[in-house]
Amino acid sequence: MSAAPDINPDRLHADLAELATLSAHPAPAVTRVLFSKEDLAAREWLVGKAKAAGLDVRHDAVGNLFFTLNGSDPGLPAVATGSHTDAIPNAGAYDGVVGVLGGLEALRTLRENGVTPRRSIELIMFTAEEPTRFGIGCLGSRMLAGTTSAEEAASLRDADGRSLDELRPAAYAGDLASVILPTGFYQAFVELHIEQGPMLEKQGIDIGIVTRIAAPAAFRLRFTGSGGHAGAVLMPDRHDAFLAAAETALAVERAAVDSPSSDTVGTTGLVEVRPGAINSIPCDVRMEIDFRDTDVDARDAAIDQIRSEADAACGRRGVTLEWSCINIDPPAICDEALVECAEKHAAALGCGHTRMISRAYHDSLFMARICPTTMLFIPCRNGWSHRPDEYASPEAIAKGTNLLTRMLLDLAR
Ligand code: HGY
Ligand code: MN
Ligand code: MN
Repeated sequence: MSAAPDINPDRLHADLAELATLSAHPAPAVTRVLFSKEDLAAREWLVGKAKAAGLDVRHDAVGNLFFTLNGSDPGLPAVATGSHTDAIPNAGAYDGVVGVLGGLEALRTLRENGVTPRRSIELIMFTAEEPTRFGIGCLGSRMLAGTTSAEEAASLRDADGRSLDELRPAAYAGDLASVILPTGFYQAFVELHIEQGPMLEKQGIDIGIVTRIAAPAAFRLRFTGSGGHAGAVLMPDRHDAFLAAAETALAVERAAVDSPSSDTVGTTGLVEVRPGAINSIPCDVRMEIDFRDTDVDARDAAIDQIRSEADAACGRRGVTLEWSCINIDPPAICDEALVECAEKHAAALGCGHTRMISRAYHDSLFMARICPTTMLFIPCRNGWSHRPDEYASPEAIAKGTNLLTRMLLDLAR
């Protein structure tokens, strides 16, 4: 089997640097929220790059973008790769982007070297991997997998009450029910991504091959108290919504720390306190909880614990609680044959590699529901991610992209 040609690391590095400038916040931060002007500029930039590389370009009604290197037998299910270019506020330049631009560089390299695979190879840029706009992550891949229906997607609203239909560009107009992919549409899916954890760098390993993706869950809570004047209402007479929320946030931490599973993580990342005045007792507090584990039973037992502690805190304080589930997903098990394929090519490239789990979720979590899937992780500095100093070296990115290129070509034979 002839090896795939090596990618052009300088060109890839230049693309990463260029895309990082399309941000709502100044460098080194990257902020690119779904359908913001920065996100639309990034989409346009990417389509231009893909067209210049001679790839076919299409999109679906939720804004997933597809870039295709046509195979000699286009009737066969294609092999796919991809990730996301949206970024939460004040994030970094590598989360998701390494997988999209690495995939672009892989297809561009194959095409300019005259390599025509038997199966087509598709690069997917998934819409809204981050939950920032609509509160739910992986909206584009959820819809491709049929996990989120067209009706559920149409009912989503952002913080300003705007719907998907109001926000998506006119060019994406179309029936959201057309997004779901038929079974067997793809032969395999491989996602290149930074680890977003410290293990690979600490152990000096080039490549992590993902065997399992942790099961994410997210909840929206609303605490309602009676509010009142900060000076006039004595302590025994208060029903302070923020303190009930604060006890619940501590219960989230306690449930994760006390869990029998070391992979249980819980985060209260969003709290809005109303009326938000120094001399007014909080009467309306909205909070969002992110809770994950590779062990679903441990996760769900911990969530039950949090719920009962939140109810108890509200009972003690005379505060009411509205608890709604944003998402609660099973973990993804990656495909053993794909994992072995990655190990084979990593070894052939002389890359140190190890099997590992992903604690972050990714579009692969949902692609694994519709085709054999695995992920390739590369080290990132100190494991930092979702922060402006997120960083992966050009050497690490090149190794991951060369491995991806070889895997895709092998799978597309
Ligand atoms: O939150 C996550 O795991 C992903 O980075 N959106
Ligand atoms: Mn992310
Ligand atoms: Mn990501």
